[in-house]
Amino acid sequence: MRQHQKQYHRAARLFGSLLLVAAAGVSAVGAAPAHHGSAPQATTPLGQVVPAPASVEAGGPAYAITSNTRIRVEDHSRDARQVAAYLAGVLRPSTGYRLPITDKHGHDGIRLELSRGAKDLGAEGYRLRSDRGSVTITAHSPAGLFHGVQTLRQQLPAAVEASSRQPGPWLVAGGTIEDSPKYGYRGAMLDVSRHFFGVDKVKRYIDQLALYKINKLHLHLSDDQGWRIAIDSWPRLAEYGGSTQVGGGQGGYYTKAQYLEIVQYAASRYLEVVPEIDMPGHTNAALASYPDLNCDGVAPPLYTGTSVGFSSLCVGKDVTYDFVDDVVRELAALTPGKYLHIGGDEAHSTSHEDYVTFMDKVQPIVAKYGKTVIGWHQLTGATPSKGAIAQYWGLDGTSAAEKAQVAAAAQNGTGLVLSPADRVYLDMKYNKDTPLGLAWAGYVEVQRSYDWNPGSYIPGAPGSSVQGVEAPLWSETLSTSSQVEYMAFPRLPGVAELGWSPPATHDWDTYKVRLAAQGPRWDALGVNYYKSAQVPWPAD
Ligand code: TNX
Repeated sequence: MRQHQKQYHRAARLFGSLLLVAAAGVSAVGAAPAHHGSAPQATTPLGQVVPAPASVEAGGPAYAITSNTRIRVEDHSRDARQVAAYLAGVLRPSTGYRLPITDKHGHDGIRLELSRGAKDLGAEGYRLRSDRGSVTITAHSPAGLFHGVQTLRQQLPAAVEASSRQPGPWLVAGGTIEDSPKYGYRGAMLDVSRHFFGVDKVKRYIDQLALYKINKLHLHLSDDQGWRIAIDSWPRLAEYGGSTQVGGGQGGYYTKAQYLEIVQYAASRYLEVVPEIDMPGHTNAALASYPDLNCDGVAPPLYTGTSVGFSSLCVGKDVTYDFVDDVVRELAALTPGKYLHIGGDEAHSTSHEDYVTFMDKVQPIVAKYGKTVIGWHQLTGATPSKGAIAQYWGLDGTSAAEKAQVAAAAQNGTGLVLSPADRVYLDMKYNKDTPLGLAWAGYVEVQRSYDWNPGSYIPGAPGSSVQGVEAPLWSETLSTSSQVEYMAFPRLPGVAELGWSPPATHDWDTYKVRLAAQGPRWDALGVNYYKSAQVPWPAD
């Protein structure tokens, strides 16, 4: 907060001196010149975006996107051109402008600049400079350009998100933002097992995640109620194990081609897919598909309820590890990302000894196929392999002993991704009247999901062990995009901000104002959301 205020003060001083040399048409920060005879419109003050940028120097004239604006990509990077095409795709329907993409050099327009020299911006950072003549987004990597484009979107009026032509004007406040993330892991999880979500619904969610600079999409691909990814060497997993879901609906699964389509779409939005096969518990769908996987050789029926903790792979059978090897091999081959999540939560039907044995055998299989293990934090009760990551999903009230076990693993080099259930489980109800979701971790209002510090959340865990945050969305009660959105928004952007923004910017009172400004964007995008009374939404 303090650092941020300083920046705004600096900006205010800078602006003061600019006023002295103000030429006609120079607009105040937060106010734009009258345009085409319309009433003066407020520009979004520079940096009033979610997640909060690391540094903002507001001041100087605004940039106006007009029918003459070009998008310039001045090198021949295919990736940069794709980001330009994405930006044009966002801007064209609402502005109605052509916005041609060109590789011709020029000082005007929207300029996307990949710069080898801009190492200081890191793997995902960007600089956005806006003045009367141009908006220039500079980055060291295409991911940084993409994140800069998300910031640019939010600097424009909410109507820019509409799918039909809107009046404008399309002004970007003047000044400079320099921005890079606090954490490299900023995730969201979608449970496609309890209810199946087809490719289009997943793409829709990916687009929403990208708005907030989320860079990991964790797909919970298997559970008691459904197996959702085709595995050639064990075809009944998907064909039979994927044939139903909670409540007994028809379920579904991704063919390999469909999974790849999701992976590629995510990559085009700079998200990495983290696939999860939950083991040794949460495996009824697999156990139902293959009798051999059961210790007694008898397949249980498919399951469409919502209990947890009743299923386990047979730890003592060799075939179990043939199965794991085949599944991990095929899934790893489809997954360009670094991680493979092996679950490991709520293995209540597996003895502790068996659990440790199982994890000792399975983690090397993941390594053999070139992936880094992620597991739910119960993995710290076994022996996490070198480089593994534990995903913490406890509560504020989780026992000190359980937190200490996680902290000890972190001291020994296990990385942490934080998903405390009573903070960032997006399936928790907001309050007693929320029609969807669960409440086992309590009610989670918007402020509660934002007001905590990932860096110091687990006592005794070194700050450097924290790789980031993730917002899981379990789908026992959710089956449509509209329901997913109602639970994710407006909490998800807060988790994104915890993952991206420097802790010095953390402040609920200023955050809730930035968050409120997202409401009209969601309206324009057709994104459903919960109109929490904690957030000062603009009047309709
Ligand atoms: C706990 S979180 C689970 C899931 C449920 C979720 C519901 C975790 C690792 N396990 O199996 O879907 O609660 O909120």
